Amino acid sequence: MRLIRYLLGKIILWNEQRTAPTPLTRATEAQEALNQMTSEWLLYEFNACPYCVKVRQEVRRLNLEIQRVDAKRDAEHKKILIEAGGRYQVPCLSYPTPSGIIWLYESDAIIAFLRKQTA
Ligand SMILES: N[C@@H](CCC(=O)N[C@@H](CS)C(=O)NCC(=O)O)C(=O)O
Repeated sequence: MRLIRYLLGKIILWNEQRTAPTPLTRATEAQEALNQMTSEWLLYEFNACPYCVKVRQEVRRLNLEIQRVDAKRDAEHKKILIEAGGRYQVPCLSYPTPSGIIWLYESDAIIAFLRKQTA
């Protein structure tokens, strides 16, 4: 079972590399403004989770700089995700707002949010 999971993980990561989209290009000022906006965003993920791959591909396509956190191997961030986010599920995007940190779960919701922010 562990071997199957290991091989499946390798295939998922190989396919992620194979299908990596070309990043959008924008004017330097626009890119810098986006980089500033995302500077405190964190993407909680597992390395070989297909839902996380889906979000990572969109992050690449939109050419966003978002820090990634391995919520499986990084025990401290795993604890933060569970306690502050409310559940142990990835992907989850956390980002600060004036009224506090938002914990956005669900890959489709995260992708929709990223597209809206960059539209
Ligand atoms: N509907 C969710 C599904 C996310 C999901 O199932 N994530 C799995 C990893 S692939 C998870 O967080 N599992 C928690 C665990 O393994 O404890 C989405 O689209 O984001």
